[in-house]
Amino acid sequence: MVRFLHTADWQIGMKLTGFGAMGERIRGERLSAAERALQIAQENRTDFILITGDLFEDNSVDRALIQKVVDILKRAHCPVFIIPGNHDPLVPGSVWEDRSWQAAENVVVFRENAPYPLPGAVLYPCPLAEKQSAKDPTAWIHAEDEERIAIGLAHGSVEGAPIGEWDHPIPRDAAARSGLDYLALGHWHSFAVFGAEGSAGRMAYPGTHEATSFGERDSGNVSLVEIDGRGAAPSVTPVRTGALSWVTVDERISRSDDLQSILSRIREMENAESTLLKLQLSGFITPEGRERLDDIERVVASRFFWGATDFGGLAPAPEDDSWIEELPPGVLREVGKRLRTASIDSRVRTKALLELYSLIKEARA
Ligand SMILES: [Mn+2]
Repeated sequence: MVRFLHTADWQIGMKLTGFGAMGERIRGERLSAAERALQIAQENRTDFILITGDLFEDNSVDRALIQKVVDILKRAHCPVFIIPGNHDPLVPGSVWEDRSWQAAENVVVFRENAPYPLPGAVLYPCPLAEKQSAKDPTAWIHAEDEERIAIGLAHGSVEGAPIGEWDHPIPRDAAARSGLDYLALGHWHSFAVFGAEGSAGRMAYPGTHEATSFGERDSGNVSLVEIDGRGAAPSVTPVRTGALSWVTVDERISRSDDLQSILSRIREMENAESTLLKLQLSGFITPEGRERLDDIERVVASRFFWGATDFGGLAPAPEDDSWIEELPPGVLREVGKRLRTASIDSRVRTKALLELYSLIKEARA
């Protein structure tokens, strides 16, 4: 029996432009999640840890960051096996040439396609040496006649998986075809298990250990894997390591009650202090709704780890622009009327009308 922790895509050093000062905190969370991963391995007394690619965002990350990662991995209670991925491939000057690795005696960075025997198991590592390739990185593996548990390590896109960065293709039956009990994958940021039709799931992505963007499903985990013996179906269990949640709320407004319910929803959302919230609203809004928008804006800005609103898709409710008629006769009412009928981009018109409305409100206050 072997029990190990499988993780990938730590993307240490990722840029996170657009998050301002929060970028540094988000980067820091990736290191904290790495420490939690090692703690989970220790609590579960794993035999080893597999890191299947993209440990680093790229080969030009700050050298001090490499040292930090080495320091974390050095503290693991067991051996750590790493393959370079497409973000950190084995090229001259790569992160893997840094001297700090020499001090990590429990860490093995694979540099070639060659079986690596362990007590009770054999690893088949597929390190990447280029950013992009149309070749299947697992094609060299022939473990059909192996008597010990056979485990592959590869980084690439499983055929049919909805991965944005499509390269290093891996057939859906790669594990079964090459005689592997388990093929530990990296590249996709969501947890997923694949199997050849009608057989056990022998290929899996653990997903990134800490979410990297909005729209990722099931990220923020590591996988605990147990294999009883050669040929046995692996048991793959995701364990939470991520601290941050990336949440998108995308709602269409049709009644003024809708804004109130969104306001209540974001006021009551759990774990706001560790949530990055992107709130997008579209539909129609009445002038009174504008005040609700201000309330929503305030809650998003104050309650959440990070928050952004996009109200660009809101248009004034066509049935209610009575406020324009109530403006004092003269330039303001004229501007309101002209905006209402102007043949300009509807988003620009909405924004201008709402601005006009709040200017008047402000002046009256
Ligand atoms: Mn990748």
